[in-house]
Amino acid sequence: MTEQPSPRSRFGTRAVHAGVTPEPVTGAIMTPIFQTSTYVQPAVGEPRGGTYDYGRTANPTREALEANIAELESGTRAVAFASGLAAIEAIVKRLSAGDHVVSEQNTYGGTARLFDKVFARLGIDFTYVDSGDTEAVRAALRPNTRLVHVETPTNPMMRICDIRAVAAVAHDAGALLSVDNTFASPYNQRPLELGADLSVHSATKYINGHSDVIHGIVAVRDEALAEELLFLRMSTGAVPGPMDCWLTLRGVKTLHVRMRQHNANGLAVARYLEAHPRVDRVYYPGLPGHPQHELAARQMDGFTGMVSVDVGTLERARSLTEHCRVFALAESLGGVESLISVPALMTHASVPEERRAAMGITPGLVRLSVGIEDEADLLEDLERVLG
Ligand code: P1T
Repeated sequence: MTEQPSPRSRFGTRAVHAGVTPEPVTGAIMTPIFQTSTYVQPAVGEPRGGTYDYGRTANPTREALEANIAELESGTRAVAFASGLAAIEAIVKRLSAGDHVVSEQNTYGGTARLFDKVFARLGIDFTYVDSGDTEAVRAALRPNTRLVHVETPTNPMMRICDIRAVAAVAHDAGALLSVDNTFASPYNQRPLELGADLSVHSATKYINGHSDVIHGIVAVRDEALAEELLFLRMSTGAVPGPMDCWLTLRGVKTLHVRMRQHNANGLAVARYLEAHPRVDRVYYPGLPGHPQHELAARQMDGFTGMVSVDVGTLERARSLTEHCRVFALAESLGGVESLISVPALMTHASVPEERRAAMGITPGLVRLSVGIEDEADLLEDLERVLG
């Protein structure tokens, strides 16, 4: 029998192999979908493996996915949830009434809605800042601040937070730092390596990469934090199904290959749009003109396929998004197919108008999730509509 090599040091090899071992009965190379709600126990209160008593608590397909993502994020553990929002919810549910959170102002609209409309009602206070300004984060901290939550790049303005600096500021105040790493993906950015305590994903996006599941995951280094998240998931019930875990595990095996193409196409589209006279502004951290380009280049290995542009008016935004043929008009991002959307009317419609305006989410802002199609087809699609 040949020894299995364990070449786990490089990202692509880890994406393919981490967490995955041949199934012991047949040697099936693919992790089975353990589509079961419960497990037969050999004796009362003695579940197999010490943990396999019930599907909400333990599932081997889910565990394989979690082990994979933990390695890709340079963590020790990862905990999967039924959606990205369920993952963020669990992070905030560690807190109690009277606690305070400093949050990036330009998060996904659903994250802001969760904080303002659900957690604020339960007695948790939020202060919103531009976390690209480390001093603004420091100034917002209070003695009862227990969490700093940032998104980088932000959705949809592509602002960058200095993870290392903000982690130090949060830790000085006794707070943890969670980073929503959805837009970057672990291929491009690993917040735990930069000092963050939690790296959270809407795995619905780049990690799964095929627009066929709703899924969330949190990676951590600290065992006690992982146990807390597992406890919260078990107690509150936001578990992903085994089939969804299997689809995400299948998707993540090509993360490195997909991200190279997303990064290349994203840059090509950003450059094309930057030079176009009908486009007022381009927001893409890979362009030297992005105000935080140097910071992005320092903490990211690539700049993703997410590009936002301001075309001036809602009318022009509608015309662009409704007439593309390769880019599909839809919410979400990070799948192999290109999508295009108008955040003010779609993903960020639940954010109050003044707050949207303050962040630059104008009615003329268009967000592109550049897929992995051929670059020439993507540019031709935009050229045909923009003229
Ligand atoms: O949709 P869900 O898996 O629950 O993830 C929520 C979420 C969390 N964090 C970020 C940065 C996100 O972008 C999202 C979801 N975003 C979209 C659906 C969107 O089109 O922006």
